Amino acid sequence: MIATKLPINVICLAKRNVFATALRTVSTQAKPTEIKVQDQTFKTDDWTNATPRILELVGRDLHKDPNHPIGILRDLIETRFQNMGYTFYGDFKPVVSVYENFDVLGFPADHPGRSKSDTYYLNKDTLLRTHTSAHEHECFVKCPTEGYFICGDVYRRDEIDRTHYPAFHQLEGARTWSRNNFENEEQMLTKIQQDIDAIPKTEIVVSDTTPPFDPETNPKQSYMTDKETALVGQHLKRTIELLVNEVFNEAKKSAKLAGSTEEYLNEPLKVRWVEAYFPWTAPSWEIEVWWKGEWLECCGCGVVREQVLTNSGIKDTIGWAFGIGLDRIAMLLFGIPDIRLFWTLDERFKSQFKEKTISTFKPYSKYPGTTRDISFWLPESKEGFTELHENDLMEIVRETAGDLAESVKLIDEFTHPKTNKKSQCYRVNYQSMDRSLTNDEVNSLHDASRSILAETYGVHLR
Ligand code: FA5
Ligand code: MG
Repeated sequence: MIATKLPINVICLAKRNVFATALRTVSTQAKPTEIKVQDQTFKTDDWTNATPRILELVGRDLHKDPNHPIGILRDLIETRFQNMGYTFYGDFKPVVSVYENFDVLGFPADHPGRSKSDTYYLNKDTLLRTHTSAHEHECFVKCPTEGYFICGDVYRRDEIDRTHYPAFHQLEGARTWSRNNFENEEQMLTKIQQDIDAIPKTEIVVSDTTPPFDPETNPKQSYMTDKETALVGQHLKRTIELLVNEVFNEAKKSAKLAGSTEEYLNEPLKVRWVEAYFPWTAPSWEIEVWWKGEWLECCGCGVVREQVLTNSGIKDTIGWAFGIGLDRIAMLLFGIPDIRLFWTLDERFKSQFKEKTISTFKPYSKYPGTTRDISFWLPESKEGFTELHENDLMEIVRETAGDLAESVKLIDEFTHPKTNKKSQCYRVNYQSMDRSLTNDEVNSLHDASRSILAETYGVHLR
């Protein structure tokens, strides 16, 4: 029932017609005892929160479609890194274990990423990967080359707007050097320096005030020397700069071809490094790209922690890893205004893109949006109800309205000074990318979301 093969828009239509049934399915109907994803069956339990609509996206494999913007971007990056010692993986299934996604990477037990409000669980042991780092362990075990790339779809319960979607794509990279291949440290350091020198130079303007490591804010690991840490960090940063340079120069070329004469197109690309934290890397950074007047976060990275490598049976080895988000970059590269478009089945979208070609998206239609508010008092006593998290509300709207929900925003929140009761108001913008919506249709979707919210979370609608 849940792992149906119907395209998303067919399900939306079906839902609209059997509105009452849909309402029950989403909210109060007993959970099925098992769910099927990509021919695998999983027993459900208290942790199960992956919804039918999310499971519909699993297996679309946009990163494997050579004529889809996500696949074109992946190919652009992988082509740049051919013959540089990397193995390319793109077939790992998105259903992974809690061990692979969190435990093996050293996520603490109370890390917010593990919570049901952030992550889609099939059951307490199994989830939809939240990042491609879930496959680092397996790749460190089996990869025949010193480096690898992994591309895949990842899933996060998140807000709804033009740049956030519950499914997006990441490209992971990693590279190691084994101490066993060298007679002494000096020889190894010389080799890493040669590998750094061999990375093609870019014209990027890099601002980097982050030191190779900082005992206070970005410590190194004790199993690595200062020099090892510094050189591995340099190799990592130069590699990511090469990647970013390739992608954004292509973006500029395509913008010029499309007739843009904006000034930034003639300026060299500016990036900056900032310190970051990831449980399985130390030190860690993020790179941000200056794009149309804003710093855009696009990639997290760091020097891999020893425990991840030893967990994979690799000893006496040092290395780095990074994970870059593809969707927001593809939006810039192809001029795509809304992240939902990547998932549309409309031929007017898909037919615009061709293998190995960066082109600028031509909007085929603009249908007006229409907003509806949901205002309510939160229950005074939480007894019998689950506490409402912002992402839960997003999920209810997503499950009833699907991709017709363009954005959901908390627009007002206050606590009554006398009764201490808390009120919230969310605004939903309903907008189809493919057709006009009728008032009746929007009202019935909106009423469905309101009812589910009241039934499930005990809020008092206003
Ligand atoms: C990670 O996911 C780490 N796995 C990256 C990493 C890999 C660090 C290896 C160290 C070593 P983060 O959650 O910051 O990190 O996500 C990485 C990138 O994914 C972000 O920079 C951003 O470009 C993209 N991203 C994150 N959330 C979303 C979202 N909701 N929609 C679209 N892109 C997103
Ligand atoms: Mg980040």
